[in-house]
Amino acid sequence: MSGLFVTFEGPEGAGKSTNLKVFAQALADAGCQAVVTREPGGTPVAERIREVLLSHHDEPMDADAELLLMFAARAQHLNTLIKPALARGQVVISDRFTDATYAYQGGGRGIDPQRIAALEEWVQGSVRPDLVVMFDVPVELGMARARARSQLDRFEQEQTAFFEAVRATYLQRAALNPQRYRVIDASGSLEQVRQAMQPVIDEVLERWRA
Ligand code: T5A
Repeated sequence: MSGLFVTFEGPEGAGKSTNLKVFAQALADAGCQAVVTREPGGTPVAERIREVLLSHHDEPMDADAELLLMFAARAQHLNTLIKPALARGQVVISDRFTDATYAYQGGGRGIDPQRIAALEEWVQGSVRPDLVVMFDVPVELGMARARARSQLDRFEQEQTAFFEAVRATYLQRAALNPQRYRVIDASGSLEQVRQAMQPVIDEVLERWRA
């Protein structure tokens, strides 16, 4: 695959979606038209699975069912949209990918990471993000932003301990693999975060041109 696969990750309300627009626009201004997508979702079928995952239900969703639905959506997204775009040599930026599964289903729900790794291997084969941009924010600040923005979805209604585990898992993964992860402090103003993203924007452009 000749393209570049970049993912945006972080706990709730870290500002991924907001900053992704700025990031993609900066790439476009430099002549690099990235494919911007998200998980769960990104294609019509995967977006239907997203609706099931994010909405509230009368019965609690089983943790294994949740995990498998994440990977069902991912299989559709990867094979229909991400791989073809990478094969065309494009930069693909996904708002969340498998790191979110390790953080939410692994850290948050307590599923054994080896089971997640087995699904990762099955669904993705050798495909992994080239670069993971992690927006880090204290849980309370992120949740305050999410609450101020809109009604809370099924995940956003979890308790603080769940989100602390999500954040800790992200930070552990980033610390274990510093070549692949770029951690951005997302607790400041949008302008401060914009400035912190600039070296990553430069890096993506450099790697895309190489
Ligand atoms: N999930 C996903 C799993 O459990 N497993 C998986 O494998 C995957 C792929 C997706 C949910 O699915 C879960 C994780 C999620 O809970 P989603 O709606 O896509 O649902 O949720 P998020 O990805 O968390 O999106 P959010 O919109 O909640 O968070 P963002 O994108 O980080 O935040 P954003 O940009 O929308 O910003 C939130 C608000 O804060 C403001 C923004 O203007 C906005 O109002 N804001 C700031 N305000 C001040 N200063 C800043 N620096 C700000 N940055 C943002």
